[in-house]
Amino acid sequence: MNNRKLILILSLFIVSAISYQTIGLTINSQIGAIKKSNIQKGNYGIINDETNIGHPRTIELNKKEVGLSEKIILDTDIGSDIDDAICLAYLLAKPECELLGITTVSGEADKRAMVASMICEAAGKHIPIFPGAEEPLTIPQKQPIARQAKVLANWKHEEKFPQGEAIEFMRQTIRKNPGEITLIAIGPLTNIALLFKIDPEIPHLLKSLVMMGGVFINLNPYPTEWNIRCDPHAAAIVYRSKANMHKSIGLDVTLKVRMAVSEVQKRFKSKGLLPVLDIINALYKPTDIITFHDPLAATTLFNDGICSFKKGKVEVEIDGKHGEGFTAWEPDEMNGFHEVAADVNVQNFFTEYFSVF
Ligand SMILES: [Ca+2]
Repeated sequence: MNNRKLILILSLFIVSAISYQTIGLTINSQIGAIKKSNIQKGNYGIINDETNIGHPRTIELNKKEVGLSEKIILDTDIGSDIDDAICLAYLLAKPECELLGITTVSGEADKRAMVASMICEAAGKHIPIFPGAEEPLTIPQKQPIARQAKVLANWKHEEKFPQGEAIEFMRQTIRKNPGEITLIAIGPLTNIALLFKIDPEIPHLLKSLVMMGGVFINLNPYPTEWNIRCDPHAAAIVYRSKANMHKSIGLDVTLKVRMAVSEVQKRFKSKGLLPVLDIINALYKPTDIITFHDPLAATTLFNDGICSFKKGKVEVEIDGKHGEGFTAWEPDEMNGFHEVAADVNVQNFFTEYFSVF
């Protein structure tokens, strides 16, 4: 090979190498541009790359990362025990809670709606409120009176509510947001049972059903619980419906989150808690103890460090063999479709509760 041929071959090699590198740089910069545009436009998670644009899983991951809000409907017997009001004040103050509506259940459902309205007004929020079923499905009423209505005159609240629309409000809201709504049920289950019977697809259109009710693992000292006893037939319907992600926070766990009224009086200073404190001052003695049953159920939705859960199957006995409203629990970690709270970290609960005020 003479020198001229050698120079020609070397020249061709150098030109090819430069071209290849240029093309490579172009491809890399295009991929970079795609990645950058995904982050700017879609913002569908840190794991952006050109293979998963708009994939539902990516969107779901992003929701968890940035802590987007939970769409919630609250069904409550607010007006009897104080824990419903304590729970509602927490949900109204929790930034990640998008409270779409409140339905009331049990006797004097309208007065219960007014009590709920009073708490919403104090929190500066306008939430649709619907009085629901006043009577249990078949048994006589156990809580006919909304005793907390005693303080209504002290506080601004709505007095007129849509009548007979509670079930339809829940039904339409859940249908408009399939797979997105969490129903928090903290009273007797009459409204929820009616909803599930009127539209049997609803249990499967929920994101989850979280309820305070039942006794599951430790039957001492109370083998049954008030919400189930107030309407055991409704509870039986709800547990048989196999709702998506059905979690129960039972009395055997909620009994552990207690605070003396004297301590509550010191700690309920936030504006959103003042009407709740007014109810407590009107109806409780400083030496009484308040159990935070309902707020415990609500906080588990936003903080995984509060309750541990076990999977299994719950069946509500309606023949009263083991006591009226007995919730028979059978553990089944593999195939169970009900989750029940097994224990609670009390400190974590109170830290979460007071963190929003
Ligand atoms: Ca309640």
